[in-house]
Amino acid sequence: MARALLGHVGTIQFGLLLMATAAQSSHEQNQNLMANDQSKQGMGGEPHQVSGGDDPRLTTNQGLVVSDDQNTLTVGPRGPQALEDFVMREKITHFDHERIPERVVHARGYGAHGYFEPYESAADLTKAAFLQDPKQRTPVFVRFSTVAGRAGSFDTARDVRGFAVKFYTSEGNYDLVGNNIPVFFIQDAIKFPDLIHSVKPAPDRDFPQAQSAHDTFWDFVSLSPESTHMLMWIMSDRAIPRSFRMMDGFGVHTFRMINAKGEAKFVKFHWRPKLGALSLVWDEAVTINGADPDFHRRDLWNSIQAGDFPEWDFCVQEFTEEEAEGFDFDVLDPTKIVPEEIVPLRRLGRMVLDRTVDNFFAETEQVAFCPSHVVPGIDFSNDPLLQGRLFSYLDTQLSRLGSPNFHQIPINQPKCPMQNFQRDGHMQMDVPTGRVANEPNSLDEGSPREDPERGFTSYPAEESGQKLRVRPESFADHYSQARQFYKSMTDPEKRHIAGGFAFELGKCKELKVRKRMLGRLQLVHEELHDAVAKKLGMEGEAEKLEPAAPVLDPDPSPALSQYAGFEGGMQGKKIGLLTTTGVDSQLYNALVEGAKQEGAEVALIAPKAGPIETSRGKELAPDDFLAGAPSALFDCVLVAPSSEGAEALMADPDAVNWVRNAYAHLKVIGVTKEAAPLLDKAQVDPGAKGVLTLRGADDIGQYLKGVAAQHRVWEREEAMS
Ligand code: HDD
Repeated sequence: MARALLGHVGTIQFGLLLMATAAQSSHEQNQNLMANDQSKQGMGGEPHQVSGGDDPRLTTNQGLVVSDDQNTLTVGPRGPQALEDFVMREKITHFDHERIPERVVHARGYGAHGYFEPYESAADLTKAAFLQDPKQRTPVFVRFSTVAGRAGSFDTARDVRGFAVKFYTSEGNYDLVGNNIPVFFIQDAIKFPDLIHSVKPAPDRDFPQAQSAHDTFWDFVSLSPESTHMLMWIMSDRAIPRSFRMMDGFGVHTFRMINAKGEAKFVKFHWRPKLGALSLVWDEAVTINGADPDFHRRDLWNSIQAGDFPEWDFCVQEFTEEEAEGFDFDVLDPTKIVPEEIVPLRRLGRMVLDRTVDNFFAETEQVAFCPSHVVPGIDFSNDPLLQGRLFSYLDTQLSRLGSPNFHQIPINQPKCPMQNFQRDGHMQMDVPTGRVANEPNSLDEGSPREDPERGFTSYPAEESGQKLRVRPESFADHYSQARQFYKSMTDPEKRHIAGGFAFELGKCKELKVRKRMLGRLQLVHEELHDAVAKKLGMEGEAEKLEPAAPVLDPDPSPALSQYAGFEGGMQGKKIGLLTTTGVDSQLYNALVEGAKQEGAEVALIAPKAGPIETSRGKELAPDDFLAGAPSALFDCVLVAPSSEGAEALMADPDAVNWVRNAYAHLKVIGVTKEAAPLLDKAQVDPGAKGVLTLRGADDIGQYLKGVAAQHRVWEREEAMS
């Protein structure tokens, strides 16, 4: 009895203490909410209040104040639990239903808010209101994603990246749901479930996760010659971007833009990142998947939080239907690009991402993009893949978000007037008033009416023909643009493509599939086929395949290469500084200052997690510690310990690997003279390209110049291969 009583008293005291803590935290939450509200010009509708204004008390979902949130209701302190404990049941029931089905594709993603502003009026091209006035900013929400992996998979998988933008325009929401690759695997949406089933984990064994390197995927794509062009892109560096901030985006399909006179042009949409389109090298990507599976989302979050806002140019390629007829490919075929040498880009405006989300689930997970969300001045083409997508996205939101009222979730709400007679359904949040819910009506003069002048009208394209299930003959050339892509690459990019194919096909155990795929590569380019066949040890084993249409030999398109036109620069780069207590404070300051001026960032890596001191006794808190931060996480590295620190690093295998891997990953490496022996231990030639020995702070400028000169030291790779 005495024991039970003691326990009971203890519980009460503990309960009070925690109530105070809960009160405190819910008060802070309250204040945060109010602060957020002010910054929330962007959010549609009022964010739901998760607290009671100035009243900090914890309540149930019905507003009943909770007296004890730590203990369930029991019969006696050590007795059975009472079924009547509605506080506990409500809490657990809600928790049990916290998860919703993840997206069937693009499940892993990360979003941010921002704005779009035109450079000048595009009235000649489109009447879309958000493209008329350079002074008018339109709020946007962007979600980047991988395609194949589950929501809990890793960021640097070899995969296409989704690049979906929701413009909250004054005429309704416009969703541009694109990718970071301008072509797609298939030409007709009816093949999408097969494509996705082939790339997802095999249904019997449920692996591999977030990978295309397996039999079912390569079996499917090798049997679908239309995938060949896309395969070139996805085996290239494009599929392992360095950062979301350093990715191109593409609308993929040909769309239409229509101006106020009703004149239409075909367009292709492009996003061009201010930082350039840069990628990781494959082994870096593999290491990062283990060291920091959140590499891309962390990078986006950190850069926005630091005020270093990611930015893209929004561009179009515009051409008439007549011009399109003169191209030697069909612009309705989503496996084709329009080379920029034929139709150059026109810059329409810029997009800046300047606000991270307040709540991942409420915003990033619940955002619902649909290519069918268009505004007056933008319309579709007959691309059969696009037409299928126009059905699929609305449909998927119904199962994912569970209700046709998903447009009422704050992140999906338009920021312009929205009114119609659609009613009821699961989770209806609005309270429509009045007795009339039909149109036309004469009972409520104030109810919404159509507007033939300002309302959306479809472009009146002339259509006729028989109902058929056929693929147009003009879609039959699957190799010419794949060949053009390969020919347009720099040597390192070509090597990476061959490496990508060899890696993936090496994981594909079915010999007949490998042979079939080698046959396809032979039709793309002999050199590529030979390089892949050699790596696989399968020279002379390609299946002989006949192309369905003659393969052309287009000139290279330099715009397709990421590195041919790369002008260098430090912006957005991350320098890993491996150092110890006693670091030369002058050198440290010069590095931090120099990097800042160039828009780069320094991450301080110390042997242990605790603080270190500079030569002048200033305490520095490391961003990470050696064993937890492999050099793969940085664009370039500098090793600058004190003399004693250098000796300790020499004896530390993590430090030796840090340098060795930085070399293998083609990074510019700087070492101070104290750290120079570490190069030897890591078997790095101090005279190799991109390896600099610094005499002191004065050499920092030269080091940064070396880093800025090129994204990675490609020559080193050539020497190593
Ligand atoms: Fe899709 C999601 C992009 C073809 C069906 N798709 C989804 C997302 C992006 C794309 C970026 C994630 C949006 C987000 O962040 O919420 N999809 C593309 C592109 C395609 C494409 C660029 C080809 C040009 N997709 C495609 C086809 C179909 C779908 C052909 C079906 C016929 N896609 C979907 C989907 C998803 C989706 C099942 C899953 C989650 C969602 O829609 O909201 O409906």
